[in-house]
Amino acid sequence: MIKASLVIENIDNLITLRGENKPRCGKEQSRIGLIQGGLVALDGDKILYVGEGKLPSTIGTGEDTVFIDARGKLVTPGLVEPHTHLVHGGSREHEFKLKLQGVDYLDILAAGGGIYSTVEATRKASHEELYQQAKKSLDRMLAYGVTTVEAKSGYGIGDFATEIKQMEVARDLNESHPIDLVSTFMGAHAVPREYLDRSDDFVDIIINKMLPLVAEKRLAVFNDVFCEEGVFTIDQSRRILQAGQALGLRAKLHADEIVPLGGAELAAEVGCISAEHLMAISEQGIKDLAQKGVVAVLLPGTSFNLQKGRAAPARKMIQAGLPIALSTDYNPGSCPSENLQFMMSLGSLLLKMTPDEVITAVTINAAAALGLEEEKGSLEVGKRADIAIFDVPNLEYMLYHFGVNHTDTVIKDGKIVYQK
Ligand code: IZC
Ligand code: ZN
Repeated sequence: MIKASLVIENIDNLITLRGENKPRCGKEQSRIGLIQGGLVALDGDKILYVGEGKLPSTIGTGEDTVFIDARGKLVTPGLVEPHTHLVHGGSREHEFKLKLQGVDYLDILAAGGGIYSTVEATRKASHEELYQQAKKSLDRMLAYGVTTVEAKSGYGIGDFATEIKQMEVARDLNESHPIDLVSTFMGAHAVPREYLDRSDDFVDIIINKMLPLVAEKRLAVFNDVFCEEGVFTIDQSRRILQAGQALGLRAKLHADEIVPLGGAELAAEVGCISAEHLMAISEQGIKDLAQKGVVAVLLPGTSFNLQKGRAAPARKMIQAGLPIALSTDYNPGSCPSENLQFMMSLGSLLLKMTPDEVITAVTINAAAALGLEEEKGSLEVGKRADIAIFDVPNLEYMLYHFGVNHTDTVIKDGKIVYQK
């Protein structure tokens, strides 16, 4: 008889997301596999049993089995964050006043602030300083129920040593912190100011010098570009993404965030795993992404914080059959918040997604945006024992009671790593 290492029992609402290990779209995005009166048993770092009522007779317990009583609670897969700029130096509260006066995010960037200001702070910071600052954020994310986080570089831009420093910090945190980190190279986050009138030369440097080294040192699994007016064009983005793909780096794209350039169409054309932001996506872009099965990673905290009264057309996307994931976009400029639970509320309040669609968006679909849907994002036998327990009577309550942390317990790889 197999002995369970940990048992969560008497679960009022157990959201399993059971089903196929692939991104859920259309009506499937609402199929959350709810079990009322559920139980989950673990065997070390893997899920051993998920079901109703009591343990089946084939599974035993012993003196060292840990029991968690989840009466009155909600249990979900550990939440997944597929889009963050986690590792960076400094902060940008000095730009808050400008924003309140209505100064545009892209105008602050064009004037040499914004991303450029964080580039300066990140260049100056030591590995240890960046590590400690990012660790503080990761601790917060874990407390919100997050067990997997994607982290982008992109604050070195012309300075490759800083890009490497960011990715090495992410690598070290992946080893030391309970959260799993997935690294994305984003050398194309802004054009260095000295290259502003010859940005193609900088694109050549990324393609010929940076990408080969990132691939050789295995510092990242994804390659991302900020395709935006005044940043990188469609043609430049295409060249950078395809050069990464040729080296084995899967493509992601910051697409149609502020100005509709056709980023979604490009993401579909090159076969990106995900297209992100999409506040200004076109009808054609929605069709193209749906046809190619690209995951749309929406970032409602950024829409909220940019204060433009606009958000991604999530309902249209779901109707068109696009799988939607949600994330914080945690970064010091457009979304300085690690609170994924708040983003989930915004998913409903701003993007008009149902709570069922939202929980799918931060679990199996978010895992799929990172290519991890086979091992994470749902609670099924054999998958990783990454689990969040929330002190709420049901999912609707969690999104409705917004802005606070509802986490009770977080389990990562079968171990309790956070308790309220
Ligand atoms: O630091 O402003 N949008 N990149 C693209 C960001 C936001 C991060 C930042
Ligand atoms: Zn971003």
